[in-house]
Amino acid sequence: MKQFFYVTTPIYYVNAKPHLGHVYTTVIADVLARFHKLLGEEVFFLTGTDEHGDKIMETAKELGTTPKALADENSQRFRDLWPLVQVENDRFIRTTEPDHVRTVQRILQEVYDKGDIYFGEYGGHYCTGCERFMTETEMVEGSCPIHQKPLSFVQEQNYFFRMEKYRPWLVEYIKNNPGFIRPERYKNEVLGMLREPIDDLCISRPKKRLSWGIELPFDTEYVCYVWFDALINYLTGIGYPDAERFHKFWSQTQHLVGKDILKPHGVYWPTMLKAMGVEPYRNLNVHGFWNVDATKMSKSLGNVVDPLEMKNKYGVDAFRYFLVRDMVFGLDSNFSEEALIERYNADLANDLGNLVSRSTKMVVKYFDGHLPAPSGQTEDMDRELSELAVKVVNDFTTRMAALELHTALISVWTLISALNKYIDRTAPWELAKKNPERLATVMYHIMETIRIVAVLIFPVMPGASHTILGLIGASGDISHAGILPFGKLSPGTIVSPAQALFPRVEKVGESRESPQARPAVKAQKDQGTDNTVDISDFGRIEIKVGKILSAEAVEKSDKLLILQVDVGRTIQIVAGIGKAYNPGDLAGRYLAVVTNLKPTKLMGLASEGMLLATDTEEGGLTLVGFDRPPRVGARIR
Ligand code: ME8
Repeated sequence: MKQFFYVTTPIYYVNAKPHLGHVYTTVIADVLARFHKLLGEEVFFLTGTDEHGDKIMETAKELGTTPKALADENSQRFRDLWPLVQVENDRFIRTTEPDHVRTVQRILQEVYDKGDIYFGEYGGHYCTGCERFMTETEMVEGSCPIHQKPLSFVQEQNYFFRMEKYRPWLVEYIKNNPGFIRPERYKNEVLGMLREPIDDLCISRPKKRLSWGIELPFDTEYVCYVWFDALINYLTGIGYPDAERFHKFWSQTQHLVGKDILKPHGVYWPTMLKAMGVEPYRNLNVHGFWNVDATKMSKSLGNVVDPLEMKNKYGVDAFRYFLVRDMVFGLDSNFSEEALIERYNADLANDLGNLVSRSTKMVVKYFDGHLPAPSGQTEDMDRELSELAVKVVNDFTTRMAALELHTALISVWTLISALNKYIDRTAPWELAKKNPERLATVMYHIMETIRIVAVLIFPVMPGASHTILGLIGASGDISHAGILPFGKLSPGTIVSPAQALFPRVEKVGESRESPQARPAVKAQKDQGTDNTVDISDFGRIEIKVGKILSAEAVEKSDKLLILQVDVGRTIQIVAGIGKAYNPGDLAGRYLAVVTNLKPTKLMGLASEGMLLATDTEEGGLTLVGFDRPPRVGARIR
């Protein structure tokens, strides 16, 4: 039977541009979406932006703009960011979209008609940062514990949702459904909040104070409170109440949130759903915070980590790997570029990168690039390796499903180190001299284990996964069901030599100029008198059709542009074409790209390919192009 998986991120406020924290949650959602697709499930992945409320209104005022203009600008920033970090969401929702406004108004009217919304007066301490009232017990010396700012006292007539009425039901529900809120510590935190009576939830704002919101269908003097509006996005996103998608996916909802918004998701949302007569979501998955130098990231401290800078410097795969590997889901973690570099060098450059590079080169050297069939000559250590691979596949699967993402990766790395040891112990370079039959078995075991590793890393590092599978001739449809049994690679498959997949990084801020900074055409000038090459030499260079997804200028360089290019997978190219082309004009253009160059770094930025360009009559530069639209990713011969 078909399984369904619906994963959501918080919808982010549009008062500022995206930062590392937003990228973390969204990358985790993407990792889960990819993992469940690998399992063969039908997946729907929703993210978006939260655009109403005091916070947006106030920021717009400070910036001398309108809330709508601010929302348009920042919402677009989030939308543009996701493809750059290989996030493939199915819908990007904005709370200002008409279908969402309709859904919110419909729900408000239903809950009102049912008698669960009433008119009253309330006074309380409001935090604009959290967009909610703080209880006396939550406040710390008159301030919000999260935003550390004094709270303002607000007293006014408003509409209220009878949240307290559903408290006993919610306590029972949480107790009877282990894992409803996970990890455990957050379940306990919510149960703690529910121990005493909770106030009813104030769900309106008078228009005379705040007009930037969705109008209440039963009182045009009021707009809807931003959290009541925002939470409903999870229903709008899949077409509540009538769409088939809603009926397929809702019971399989996995919400991902940071610990800062536990109360709205753990208390407001399930009680709202109960009042609406909709079954609760399946799981609320709560993660901790990335801190910088052990303190909270904040604009005023100037320590906000720019995710694009990290992605540009180290490549999207490595960045995603670090985010998943270096946080225990549920706990806080400390972000530092040094830690990222250390992790990169140890796990990616040394363990994985070297493994793939030395192994593929051996197949090329000893078997002319053709994967050998295992001979009858097997030893215990071959069996041990294949048994470990099977165990790791199972272990990885269980851990991913339980959201133990970092241990899932640790498990894959036990296989990688076991394989590195296997190579050292079997010493193929010695076998090549004396025992070709045994060498065939050993090489087959090595490549087969690499195939399994490459499939397992797909959810976290889709780019590297595709590259490795391509090198070993195993890039058909990848699926979880297709991983095992051990021994799926077909002997005779062509294996290509890998260049360094993850070139070592020396230290923070290091940059190496490389010949690839120059456009290809300049590098090719004057090679000497005899510049003939063998046809097979030419065949080793992989030139493909690429389509530019985005282009940005590199800071402090008038020449370099950083391009994201679709060549069948997304690669990043740093190219010296900034004098000839405006970054704004490049998206959508087709290119000829050399795609199997050793990755390098230019001004500290990872570059994974080289585009082909030539001189113009006027002495400028022009990109090599096509006279009709080519197929993206096609090989140029
Ligand atoms: O709260 N570490 O939006 P928001 C890890 N609009 N994750 C972090 C983080 C950090 N330092 N900082 C932020 C809102 N996040 C509401 C949500 S949902 C119906 C409405 C992530 O822009 C984390 O997921 O303040 C956190 O919960 C979210 O960003 C808050 O985003």
